[in-house]
Amino acid sequence: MANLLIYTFTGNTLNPTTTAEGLTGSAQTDSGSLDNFATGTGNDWVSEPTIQAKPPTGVTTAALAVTNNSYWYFTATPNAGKVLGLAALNLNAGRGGSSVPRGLKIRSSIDSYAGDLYSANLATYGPTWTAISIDLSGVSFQGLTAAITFRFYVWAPTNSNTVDADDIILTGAVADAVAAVSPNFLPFFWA
Ligand SMILES: [Ca+2]
Repeated sequence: MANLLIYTFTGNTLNPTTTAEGLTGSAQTDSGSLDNFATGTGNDWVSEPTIQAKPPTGVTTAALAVTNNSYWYFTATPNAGKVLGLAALNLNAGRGGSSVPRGLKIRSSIDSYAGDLYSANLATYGPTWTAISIDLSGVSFQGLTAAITFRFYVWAPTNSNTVDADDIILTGAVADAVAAVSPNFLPFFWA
């Protein structure tokens, strides 16, 4: 498997650090509802800068994060004539400080953001990351010829608390799409 997209936030950019041939990756992007969303330093992570995401006021649980659109997202889009098969989504996540609970829930556009790929209160804060690896080898993540989006929902006790993330890596493979043969052509073969 190859690294399709890597985000390390080096230089404080939210754009991909590395993008494989055959696809494009969006920036890590605020839903528009977060209280603040930016790269930052000062939370004791060795790999700073990292993402620092602040949920809106009152978003203190996973359920409230969903109903209040408290998330950031990124999109992977295969180029024309290409097909994506995904393998995994890996990242480091943690609380920006000691206060709890702060959590992260990850969903995808494959099921219209209905099911959790990951959901937990984060047990660690700087400098100790929680390593997350999501298996995307299932059939619903193969043969993608259209964009797929991943959402990262966050919650925290107050909107001065951040949920931090770094080294977001999407792995898989890019192949050439094979043109489908229409059944209408079969009579020519058999004529
Ligand atoms: Ca980093």
